[in-house]
Amino acid sequence: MAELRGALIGCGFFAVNQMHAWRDIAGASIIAICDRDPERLKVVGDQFGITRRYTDAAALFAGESLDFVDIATTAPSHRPLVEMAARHRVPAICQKPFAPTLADAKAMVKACTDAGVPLMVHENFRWQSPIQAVRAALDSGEIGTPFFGRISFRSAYDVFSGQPYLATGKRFIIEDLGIHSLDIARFLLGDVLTITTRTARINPEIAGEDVATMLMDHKSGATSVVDCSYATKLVTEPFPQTLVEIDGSDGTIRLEQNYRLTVTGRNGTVVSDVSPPLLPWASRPWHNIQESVVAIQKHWVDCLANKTEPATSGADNLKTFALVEAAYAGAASREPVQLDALL
Ligand code: NAD
Ligand code: 89V
Repeated sequence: MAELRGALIGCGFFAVNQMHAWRDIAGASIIAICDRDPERLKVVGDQFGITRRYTDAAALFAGESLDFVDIATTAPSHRPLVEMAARHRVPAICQKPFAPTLADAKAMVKACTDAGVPLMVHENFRWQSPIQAVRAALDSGEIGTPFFGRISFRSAYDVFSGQPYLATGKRFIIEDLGIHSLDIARFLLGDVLTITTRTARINPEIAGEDVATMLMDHKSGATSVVDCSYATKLVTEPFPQTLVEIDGSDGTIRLEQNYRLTVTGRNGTVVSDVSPPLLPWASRPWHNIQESVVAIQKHWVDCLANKTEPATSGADNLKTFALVEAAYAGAASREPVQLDALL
């Protein structure tokens, strides 16, 4: 198959990882880039040797023949850009959070479905190799049927220096980080019936909540706790590791700090190191996330080649995004929220 011709829209903080990953992936390359900020366009264009540069997405779509577009802007621009891609019949990857509201996200899925173009949300945390190792342990049957899970992300890492917008929004940790943890909970334990949420803001210098604790009933009958915090000072800073506990009818899985995976099950206990590889362009502690960017982008290329639906398609991600909306609604009302009513 001929190499897929892609364009990147949004050349900011995180897009650099996506550009590195595209260079590592056979079968696709980025032939044009777009950012409304000429400085970012120059930085990324020069770094990756891309000469076809646009400050306006409409001009990009008009000027290029594209097999896909990779949208790495922040959420307010996601809906217009995805709808523009749909109008041009160009398959689209859209960064998380999918959209500012669930109504926008649903409209984006509809626009792409109506146009017959694939849409994937760049929900990469489930593609981290330690999380994939947990999924493989579950699939092995070693711990039997899961009845409890805890997906935990607790840190005091300064995310605001790299992503200053995170300090200014009324919504913070659930929308930006919890969204990944909620998606991991769905990936490991399945879809959700109800969610109960408590939030707090510990850091007085930011506008949104930096602590969230969520209790979920899964359709499978399992219960999970998803907890995240950027106000947790620990002796060893774990950023950006997600820790996982799963209890099953025949055993347990524990993914602990430093990527230590312990599976206790039908055949005894196996402890393994599931550290992600440090890719040549990656840097600690981000290498875990950076590796997952390669994995999800490879998956996209495979899906386009095989005409299969991405694991985190727009339609799938509505169920993760609905959990975000439900968490905020439940934090405000202090009542459990039913998911089916939102979808
Ligand atoms: P950023 O502000 O550094 O970069 C966004 C870029 O998009 C900016 O350069 C801006 O000029 C450009 N832009 C915005 N609207 C545009 C438009 N309409 N047309 C062209 N360019 C436009 O933001 P960031 O930190 O790189 O985050 C981008 C997205 O990536 C966010 O949605 C964020 O949540 C997400 N993100 C994901 C991960 C992950 O692991 N999946 C990690 C960090 C950030
Ligand atoms: O993954 C993310 O979306 C990032 C970070 C890990 C810093 O929260 O915004």
